[in-house]
Amino acid sequence: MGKVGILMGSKSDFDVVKPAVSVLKKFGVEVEVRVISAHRTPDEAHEFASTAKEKGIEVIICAAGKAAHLGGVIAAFTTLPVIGLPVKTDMMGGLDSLLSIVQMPAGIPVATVGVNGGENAGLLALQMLAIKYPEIEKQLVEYKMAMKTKINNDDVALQEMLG
Ligand code: RP5
Repeated sequence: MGKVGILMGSKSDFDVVKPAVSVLKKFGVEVEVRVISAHRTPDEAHEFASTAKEKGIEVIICAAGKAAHLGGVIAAFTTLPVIGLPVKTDMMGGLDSLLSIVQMPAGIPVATVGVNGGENAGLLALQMLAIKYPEIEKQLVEYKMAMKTKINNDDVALQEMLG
């Protein structure tokens, strides 16, 4: 039920990627997770992007930090939706990664989540897949309902605490 490709520019990005992998697996979606770099392994980046669709991949998440052009390069070679996941950096706190991913020139969009927003990247991929898979749509409705219940319960507890 759905397949998502998850790329990261370096193995050091994996901690940020993990929540995306977890939420996708929790919803029963198949994931292919790879370390592929736009600048260190450009041939592999090209190969992955240009064959992803025929391998059944429907959405691609690209995590990268610093001059983070992985998402843009992958998006250049495919019509699949690409979600960019900016990784926090020591030098600029991830603003460098965020801007290099989100500021794509016209023609090659990369849907971008917040810095270290692994879970949101996974959820956004799920929302794209939900257009096609009713079972994912159903699980997303339940997920939102659980979130709403938790906030409502927190509010009740807070009101009680404040008297
Ligand atoms: C980027 O450079 C990677 O996405 C990573 O976030 C950053 C640092 O990579 P390493 O030097 O840790 O391999 O390509």
